[in-house]
Amino acid sequence: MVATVSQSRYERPMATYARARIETWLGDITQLEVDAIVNAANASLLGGGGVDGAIHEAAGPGLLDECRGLGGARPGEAKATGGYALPARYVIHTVGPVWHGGHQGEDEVLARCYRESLRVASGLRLRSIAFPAISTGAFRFPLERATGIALTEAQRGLAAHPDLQRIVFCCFGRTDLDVYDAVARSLFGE
Ligand code: AR6
Repeated sequence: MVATVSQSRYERPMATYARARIETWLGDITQLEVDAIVNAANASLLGGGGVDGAIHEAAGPGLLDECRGLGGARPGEAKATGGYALPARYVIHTVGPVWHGGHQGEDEVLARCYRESLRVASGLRLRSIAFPAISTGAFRFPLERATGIALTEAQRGLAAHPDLQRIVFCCFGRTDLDVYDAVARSLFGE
């Protein structure tokens, strides 16, 4: 179902799937009013470029201070911090796989990023969470393949964690949004 929905002060095109519990969204994840946003971090959990840089910049220095105490993370792990100056109450930091051609377990590590992030969110009793397209930027994971993994894990996560009401996929460009919507239509038949 495609609709234009007003949320916070922004009006953005979006689509919903899985009885409106999965949404695609176009824009900057740091603006989203959800319980948690997910950060596509690196193993240090101490900031970087891309969405990681944008989240740290928008959250302010308190986020980096808290991250220093996390001791980093391995690919596929997820760890939560506060959201500081972000509209989101929490940031869940996960480390995606670097793409090496697809024969080094990249699919499974990426799936684990989504699964672990949803498990951490559920453990905090959160109801809404927004993901960027983990690993598809600097880490070069092919977008369409990553999208299939993201949406499949979202569907499984909703079944496994009934408290979760809303999973948002925040696309940073129209091309990414079109891929998410095409893959979602084929997976969910909507
Ligand atoms: N809101 C939503 N999505 C965004 C934003 C934003 N503000 N900014 C970028 N994206 P990337 P990775 C999209 O490279 O591939 C960092 O340096 C972007 O267009 O941020 O997992 C970390 O520290 C792309 O679709 O993350 C790691 O070293 C997606 O976010 C490394 O990059 C992911 O791109 C992680 O690489």
